[in-house]
Amino acid sequence: MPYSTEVDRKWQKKWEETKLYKFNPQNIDKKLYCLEMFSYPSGAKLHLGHWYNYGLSDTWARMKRMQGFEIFQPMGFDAFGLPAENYAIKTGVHPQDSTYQNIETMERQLREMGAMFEWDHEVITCSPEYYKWTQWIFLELYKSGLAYRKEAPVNWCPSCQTVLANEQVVDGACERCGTEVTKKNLTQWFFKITEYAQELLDKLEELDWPEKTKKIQTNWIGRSEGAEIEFKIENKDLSFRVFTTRADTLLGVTYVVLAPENELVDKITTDENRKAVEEYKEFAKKQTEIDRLSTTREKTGVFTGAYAIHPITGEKVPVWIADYVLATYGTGCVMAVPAHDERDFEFATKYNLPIKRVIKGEEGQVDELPYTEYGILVNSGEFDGMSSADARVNIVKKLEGESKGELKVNYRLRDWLVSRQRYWGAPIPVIHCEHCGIVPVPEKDLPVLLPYDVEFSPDGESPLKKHEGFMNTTCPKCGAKALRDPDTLDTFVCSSWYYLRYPDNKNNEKAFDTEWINKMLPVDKYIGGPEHAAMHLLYARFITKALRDAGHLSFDEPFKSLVHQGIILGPDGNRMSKSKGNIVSPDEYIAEYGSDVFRLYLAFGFAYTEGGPWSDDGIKAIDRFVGRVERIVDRVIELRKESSTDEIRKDEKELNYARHYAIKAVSEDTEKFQFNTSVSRMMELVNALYKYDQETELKNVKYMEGIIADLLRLLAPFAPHLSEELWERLGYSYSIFNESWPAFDEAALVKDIVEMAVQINGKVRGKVEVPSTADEKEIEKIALEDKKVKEYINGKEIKKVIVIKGRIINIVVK
Ligand code: ANZ
Ligand code: ZN
Repeated sequence: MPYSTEVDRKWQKKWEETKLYKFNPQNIDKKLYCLEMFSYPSGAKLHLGHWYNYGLSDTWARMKRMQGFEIFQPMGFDAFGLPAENYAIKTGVHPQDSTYQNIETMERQLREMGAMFEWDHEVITCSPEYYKWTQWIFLELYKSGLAYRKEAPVNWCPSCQTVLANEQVVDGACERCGTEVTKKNLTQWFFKITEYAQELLDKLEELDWPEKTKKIQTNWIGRSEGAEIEFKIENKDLSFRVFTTRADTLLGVTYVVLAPENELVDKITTDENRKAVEEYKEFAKKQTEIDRLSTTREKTGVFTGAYAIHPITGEKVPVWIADYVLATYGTGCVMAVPAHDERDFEFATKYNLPIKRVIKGEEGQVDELPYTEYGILVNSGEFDGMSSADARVNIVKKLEGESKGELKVNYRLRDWLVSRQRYWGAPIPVIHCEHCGIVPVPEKDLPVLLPYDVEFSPDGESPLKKHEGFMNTTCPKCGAKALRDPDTLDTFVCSSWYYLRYPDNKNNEKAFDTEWINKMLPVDKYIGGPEHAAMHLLYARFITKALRDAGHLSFDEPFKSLVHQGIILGPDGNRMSKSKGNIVSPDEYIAEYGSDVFRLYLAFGFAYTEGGPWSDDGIKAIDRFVGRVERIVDRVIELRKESSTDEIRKDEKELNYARHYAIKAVSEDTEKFQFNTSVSRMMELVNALYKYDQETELKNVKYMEGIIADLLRLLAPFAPHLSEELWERLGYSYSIFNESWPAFDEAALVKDIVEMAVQINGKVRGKVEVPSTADEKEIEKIALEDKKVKEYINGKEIKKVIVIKGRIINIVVK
């Protein structure tokens, strides 16, 4: 039957019945774990982006299968999270109900794609069989000292009385009611990802990841080499440390700045400054970190009334607070050097603080302040004349001797805040006991089930807190009445380990079998959006390392090789979104053309890693291409009945060249996720087959059929249903996916005869055929003897002949 969605269904059924793609653990030595980032079942439907990601990753994996790899390509759902809960608040549909309903729809659509997904290995993060182990991982981290509690600010809407996620804060205001959002301190759980900062940085080098993504992680981790220097508070037994990358400028310090949130502030503020300080602290609470880091925003701050003692000169320097100093970076305290730092300069100028130059540039060079380069020290006493580099070392050495400072490496990376005051997530598996404090839930009592009947409309507390059945329990240690933790885990915790669960998803005893997982991982190819460059991809790396150190894994990195697909935008060039009404649904195209035409079109229409605006202009052309492939197959079946030759003549050689050229290009390009050029090469091969059919009188039908068989092998990963159908039509045995990928023959790529264009005075005037072994002299001779060329030259004087081998012959005449 001609290609259609019926063909899709026929083969999907057969593949399923014969379990064609089932991973065979016996072939573990050839395993290839191809993983696509699983999807979030919120949109109720698979969108074009999913198709683009999954369909073409499957194409790559299918080629690898035909190249002899044993493919493991699982699929699942990242099913906890805010959107389902917000949807519930709006519509009253319980998050569990909407989530499972969406999963059902999306699963059906994913099956219609005809990808090699291992549905037996599906994971759904909101199912108790899965989150039991998410909770177990939390407890493993707790045991290792990598999960801890501390007070931390959360976004707080004073009107809704609720905690807001960052994405619910729009321009500093509550997304729901528009009230200005403030910060509120809550005791929350953190994962100590900072303990792995250096390894997370070092190991990036070994990864086959896009350079841009490695750069993003490097910046996110933000290693900074500097020094910590101690300042004492005048007349008090108090001190603080600053982190600086410019210890060489220490003698230029004219004031110091504490973050408004710093604990010391209340202790040192004088009575007459207290009111201003309190007001400023309130003001700072409302600023986002992004605002505070902005270089263009006007600097503000207030004097505390206290003074610090300069660690070298013993001079008094005023202590200020300002929101340009962040509480969460370094020590939360800064030594200000207005002569050599932009922000300090701006601040000092505004508040009339002294500016003291201690670094000068090259001799004779006039430079204005602030001078932020390195240079030679001046006004720095014993350090005068030293270079910045030497001074840094010597100043820190001197301080070290007096226990007032030392070299220090800082990371911008913060510990990962994992508690959410939300309902739709994995409950945090700890119990709070009046007598015993924090008691982890014993492993045998996992999972801590998320109750269904919960009032989750937001009122400032975790929804679980109001569920007495959930909250009230007994302490596993002393048996007294105790309370559960009312918070749930960030969904990034769920997605930080799902790739470890897939291969062993039915394990009831453990999260996974260590020995087996050590064989199945790392993931060989991970494909997903570039928006995950920092969080998800960093969290997953961290969890892998933490589980390794707890003895559960033996590899260091989860994802050896990573590819980001590009983004398909709406026809208007904007990101597809419901509100813009520019969403393109794959379903209609699939119903009209079949899933293979759609997949081929996605392959052909975009550079995979770049994406671009959607347009369906080319889809008809792809549909015609599919028709051409079908017809050439039908044609060769018909030709089998006609007389034929066994000879390999010029025409067969030409066709063979097209075959090997296509095999080489498709193999190389598909390997690199360059699907668009791969499709072009297959189109060229189809053209060559038509040319042969039309121009060669007595055909070598066997030879032609062999080439068609290779074409179908190349096409199979791109159009799996169609290729399987045509393979069957040719009478070959099931399945084309058990065929091996065609190999190319370099020798066939050396043409005996090559065609070269002839230019006369810059205009192409003809073509000549020359033996591929001919040298320049011979080529020149052939060109000049060509009948057409001769006509053009027409007896004129030949001034020059330039031969560019394999391409062109330039003749200049006068
Ligand atoms: C004195 C100084 C003089 C500085 C100078 C720079 C130039 P990176 O590279 O990002 O690590 N700093 C330290 N802690 C800070 C905080 N919590 N909030 C805001 N700024 C902070 O930057 C380190 C530099 O940023 C430090 O070096 C400190 O200013 C400032 F001519 O110390 B510097
Ligand atoms: Zn107890």
